[in-house]
Amino acid sequence: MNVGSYFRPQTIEEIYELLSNSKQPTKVLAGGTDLILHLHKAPEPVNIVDIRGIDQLRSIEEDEDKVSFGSMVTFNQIQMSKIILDNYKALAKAASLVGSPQIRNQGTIVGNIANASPAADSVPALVAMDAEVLIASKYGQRWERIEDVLKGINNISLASDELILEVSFKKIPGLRSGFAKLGRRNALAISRISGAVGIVTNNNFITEARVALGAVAPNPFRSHLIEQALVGRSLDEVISDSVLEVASLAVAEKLGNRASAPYKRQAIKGVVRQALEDILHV
Ligand SMILES: Cc1cc2nc3c(=O)[nH]c(=O)nc-3n(C[C@@H](O)[C@@H](O)[C@H](O)COP(=O)(O)OP(=O)(O)OC[C@H]3O[C@@H](n4cnc5c(N)ncnc54)[C@H](O)[C@@H]3O)c2cc1C
Repeated sequence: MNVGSYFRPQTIEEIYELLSNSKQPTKVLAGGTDLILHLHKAPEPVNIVDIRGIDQLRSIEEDEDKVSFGSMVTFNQIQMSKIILDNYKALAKAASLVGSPQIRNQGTIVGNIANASPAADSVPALVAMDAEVLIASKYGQRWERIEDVLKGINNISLASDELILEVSFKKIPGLRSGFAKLGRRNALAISRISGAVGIVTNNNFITEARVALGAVAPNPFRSHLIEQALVGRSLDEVISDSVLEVASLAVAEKLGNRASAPYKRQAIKGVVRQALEDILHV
């Protein structure tokens, strides 16, 4: 492994100092499930700032309007959290389907975002909610939508002295949600395609829809095309050929004539159907 110096700060201010003073490539270490693999391939030594000692980054909180959690919150915490289960089941389900129990115990949602894989399972669920990250350095803080900071495969717009402190999304009264993914026949396989769907209804008719897809484009994205196909439908006919055809069209639009397009155009129908079934069968 190509590791330079190793630091284990005890406060957030210490993290800021370590990141801003470093003259060498430096990476934040959270659960390490992606970073350790990266260090094996790193061409030059990478300094490590291990943030696991900072307990204030491990909490999940809610107030009247929003749900927030810190950057050391793991998949396991999210899948078990009453706050998440009460407000947004799609995120809990996405976390529960990641890797293996060991990966879910160690891996964090923020690491999943920062690694910026097209197939990151928690990210479609967060993008569907327009979730934001709090980006911080010794010079200040700013909130940005996750969909806006992801800039391509393994590319996130963070300066070398910045880290993510928190994730937050607004509560949507009456939201019901589901998540589905298709992977290889192996519990440790990452998604070949995934989708998160959230709906709000009034008198059995959908008044608001939020849909985001993963492993279709360089980063998960919100599909307004599928959302428009859902709004106005009654729940009795929501799982219909016409909605699933629109999902297929949304994927075709993104993938063009890529080799995976014929498979994914069909697979997305199963993913959207399963996510909607999650919602209807609760
Ligand atoms: C066997 C295996 C199976 C897996 N299966 C799945 C799966 O099914 N679905 C899936 O989505 N993923 C899967 N993953 C990947 C998943 O574990 C990671 O994406 C994980 O979420 C990364 O979080 P971490 O805490 O381990 O981050 P780390 O590995 O510690 O960090 C990952 C990257 O994020 C950066 N980073 C971490 N925290 C911050 C922060 N606060 N601010 C700024 N940058 C930060 C690090 O510097 C690094 O670049 C799997 C991984 C393995 C090894």
